[in-house]
Amino acid sequence: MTLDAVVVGAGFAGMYMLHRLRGLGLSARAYETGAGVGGTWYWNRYPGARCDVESMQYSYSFSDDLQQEWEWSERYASQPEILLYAEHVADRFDLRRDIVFETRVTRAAYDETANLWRLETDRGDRVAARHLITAVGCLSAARVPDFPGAASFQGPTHHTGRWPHEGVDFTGRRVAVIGTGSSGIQAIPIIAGQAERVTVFQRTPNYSLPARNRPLEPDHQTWVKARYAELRATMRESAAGILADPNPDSALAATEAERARAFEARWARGGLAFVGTFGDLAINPDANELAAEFVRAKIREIVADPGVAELLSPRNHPIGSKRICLDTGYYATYNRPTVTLVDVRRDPILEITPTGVRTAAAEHPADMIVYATGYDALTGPLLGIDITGKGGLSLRRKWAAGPRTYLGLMTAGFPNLFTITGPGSPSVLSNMIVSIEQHVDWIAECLDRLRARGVATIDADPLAEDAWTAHVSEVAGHTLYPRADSWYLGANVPGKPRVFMPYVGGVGAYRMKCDEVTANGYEGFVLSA
Ligand code: NA7
Repeated sequence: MTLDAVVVGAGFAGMYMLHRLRGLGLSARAYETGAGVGGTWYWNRYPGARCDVESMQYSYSFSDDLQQEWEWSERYASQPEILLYAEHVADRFDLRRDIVFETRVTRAAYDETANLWRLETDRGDRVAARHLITAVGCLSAARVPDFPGAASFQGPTHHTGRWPHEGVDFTGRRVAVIGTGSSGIQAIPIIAGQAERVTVFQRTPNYSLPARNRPLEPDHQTWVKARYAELRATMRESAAGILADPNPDSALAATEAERARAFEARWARGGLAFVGTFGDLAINPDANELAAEFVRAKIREIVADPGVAELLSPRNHPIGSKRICLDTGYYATYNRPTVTLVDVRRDPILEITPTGVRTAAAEHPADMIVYATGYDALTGPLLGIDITGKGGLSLRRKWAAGPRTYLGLMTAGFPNLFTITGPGSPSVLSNMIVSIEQHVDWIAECLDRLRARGVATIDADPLAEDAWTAHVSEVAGHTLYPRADSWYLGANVPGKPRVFMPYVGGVGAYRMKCDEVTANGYEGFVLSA
């Protein structure tokens, strides 16, 4: 069977792509590893999982009926509510009939003679498609570090991104939590509220801002819905795809009192708007340090034990250079007598034993281990599929020194393969749904136009790809991002090439660039009949 397009993944990207492909009258099918839709929100069922973009902004804009009828209950939606929304979208647009669940695409090979992608799945399906569109997510390849003795542990172990559907009861348990990124920071306060003891193993302290989550006021919801068109347009043209009300002024130009007032106001407001307090926080180390120190002072205020407060205070990376976290009661959790923080930089994990975690200084008994240890970000999910392009070129080989793409949309030598929110696009530095919709719309328009022009194949021009890849890295170099060992750079995965993967130029500027490419007849792409 030959389809016009196969979509890999049925999260927010895959679902919308499928919807648009159908709208173009193309035959399409999506393959999804999970048993249901939702992607990230299908897998991340850990306690406290919640989006860090406000619910009324972290939602589709493509259907006004959808955005008018759906009611969010909280300022920041919880994982169960986002999953319900994803399921509602799947039903409303009747998407499931073209999604094959519990099936992973394992191989995709480009057949040059037939100009087709030939796919294989872990269930033995074989299918051919003219276009292959990956919607595999950026943070979907969960990673458990290779600790010696891990397999010997007698109790249950759970990665936050592969959480059991039936939930986990922590009552009376001694729980070891490894990792203090967003997932750990959201889960730890809830686990600590139930468990007998919690030992947190921290490698790098993170900057976390109060979410100040609350029920969504009906008036606010009505206000937003009445202005959705205008607000969505502002989001699309913004830097991060959110309504953050950024202040362009320099932190260094303000007086100490003005700065304190500005930081306090945004801290009190809660959420990611804090990073927009001043215009130079992401680029000027001195300005950044002022914001960083403000957060450290807050940590000292909240955490009773000064030694623990110091351990929780990030010192070695600028604020915002690793993904900023939003929390509800994270720092205060360390005031509980049942919660212990272990600094694994000073006291490294040597091994997992049958009954706990052994560091250089002590044995920490545990009945359960929670791995909040993150992902092989951006490239991991793509390279998890054995993809070969023209001349049998393997994507793993092509990207051995880091991903190379044109606009994060295509990679040269892999014709008719589109990567939604691929490396080289704003993706994880933005509201993912804004970036997803932009890519899906761009791809849909591209397929439609090429069909009308009788173009059978589109591929990235290697020169355009070289220039874009260099540009992505150059723009990142003007910011403080590369100063942290983050997953943006692949630094969390041993052996992964250190390359800054997402595009920091902002979703507004990036969208303009993509639209310009379209207007100029797909400049930088090679088209053939
Ligand atoms: P993150 O942000 O990658 O966090 C993973 C955490 O696990 C982080 O604190 C890591 O420390 C820690 N980690 C990873 N490997 C180890 C080892 N070997 N030893 C000790 N600690 C380790 O993933 P999350 O799931 O929290 O968040 C992912 C994104 O999802 C988030 O940014 C939001 O966008 C939503 P490190 O900082 O690498 O020193």
